[in-house]
Amino acid sequence: MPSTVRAFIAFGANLGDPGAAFALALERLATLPDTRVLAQSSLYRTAPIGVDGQPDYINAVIALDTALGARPLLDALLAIEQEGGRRREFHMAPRTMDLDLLLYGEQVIDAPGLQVPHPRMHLRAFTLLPLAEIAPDMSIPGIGEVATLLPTVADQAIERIGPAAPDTCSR
Ligand code: PH2
Ligand code: MG
Ligand code: MG
Repeated sequence: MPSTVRAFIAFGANLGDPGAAFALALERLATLPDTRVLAQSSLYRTAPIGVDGQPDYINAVIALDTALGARPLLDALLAIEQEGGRRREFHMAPRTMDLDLLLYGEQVIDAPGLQVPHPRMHLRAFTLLPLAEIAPDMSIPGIGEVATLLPTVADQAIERIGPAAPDTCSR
């Protein structure tokens, strides 16, 4: 495999069958060119953040090594969302599958439609907790260590619903 970058993807769904959507996402990520899925977190049930009156979300984080550039990887995520039935009805609409690029190596990218680190990931228990599960030593470039950030989101409702991740990955 050509030289690779470690990327972290956030999975979220609060419509349809989130478990099936997660399985589909994992399968599709694993078959991307020059890409290897390293770890998946447990699934977490989380209260919706930033929107009222929606069903709880199921969230998780997936780690992969990939030779894809950040933009091709993002395009692949959007294509997988489409296959997962994603419709963009309105901003923050409930969704069958949301795949967000959280981290792309240590790179900081601010391009149209493509910002890494994800600009809100450090504010959300639903990204930080699953990320800490599979990569406890992780830092967010320009922000700080995930372990240090966790207490700052301790007030957000999140419940691990399993299964336990089989493995972790450290950089
Ligand atoms: N995603 C959002 C907005 N709010 N809340 C939770 N709990 N989980 C999410 O994945 C989520 C959210 C926009 O993508
Ligand atoms: Mg999102
Ligand atoms: Mg998204």
